[in-house]
Amino acid sequence: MSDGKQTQTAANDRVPPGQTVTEGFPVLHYGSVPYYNDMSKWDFRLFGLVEQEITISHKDFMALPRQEFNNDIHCVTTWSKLDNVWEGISVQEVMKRVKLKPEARYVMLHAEHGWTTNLPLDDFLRDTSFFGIRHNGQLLTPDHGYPVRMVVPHLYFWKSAKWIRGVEFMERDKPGFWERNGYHMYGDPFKEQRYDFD
Ligand SMILES: Nc1nc2c(c(=O)[nH]1)N[C@H]1C(S)=C(S)[C@@H](COP(=O)(O)O)O[C@H]1N2
Ligand SMILES: [Mo]
Repeated sequence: MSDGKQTQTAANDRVPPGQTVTEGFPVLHYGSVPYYNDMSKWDFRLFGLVEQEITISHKDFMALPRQEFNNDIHCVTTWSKLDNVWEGISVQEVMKRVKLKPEARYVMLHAEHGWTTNLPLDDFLRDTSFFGIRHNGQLLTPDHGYPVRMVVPHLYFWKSAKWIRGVEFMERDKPGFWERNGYHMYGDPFKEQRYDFD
C-alpha cells in the first residue's frame, strides 16, 4: 500500500491550479482596517428583494447559534491555506429572519467603507458558506475582519467580505469592488476564474 502517496495525491486535489500552499495567513484588502469602539453602532442589514428588510444588532447577531466549519481557502494572488477551523453562523440561520422575494437571484455583500462583492444567491446559500467570527481558535483579528466576515470557501477569497455589514438581494448580477476592477464575476479557483477575461 502506498498510503503516503495517496495522502499526497489527496492534498494535491485540494489545491487549485496555479496556487501554492502557505502556512501563514496573509492579510489583503483595499483601504483601511475599520476601528470599532462602540459596538452599539454596528448593525447587520438584510435588504433588497426580501418581503421585509431587517437590521440585526451586534448583540443579537453574536447571540445566534454558532457552528464549526472546516475548509480550505484560495486567494486569487495564488496562496491557498488548508485546514482552517472556523466558528461562525450559518447563512441558513441568518436567512431564517427574512423571506426572499422569488425574483432574488444574486447577492451583493456590503462591508465597511462601502466595499462590496457580488455572487449568485445559490453560492451564498450553500451550506459551506457562513459568517465567520473565530478562526483557528482565536477571535478574528481586526485585519482579518473583526467582528464578522463572510466566508465562501468554494470561490476565490476576495468574495469573503471582511467587516461585513449587510447582504443585498438582487434580481440581476452586478459587479462589486474588485469585479469592477477586472476580477471575475464568479471566481471559481478550480477553473482559474481570476480575471474577467479568464
Ligand atoms: N471588506 C473587505 N473585504 C475583503 C477585501 C477588502 O478589500 N475589503 N479583500 C478581499 C481579498 S482580495 C482577500 S484575498 C481576502 C483576504 O482576507 P485575509 O486578509 O483575511 O487573508 O479578503 C477579501 N475581503
Ligand atoms: Mo485577494
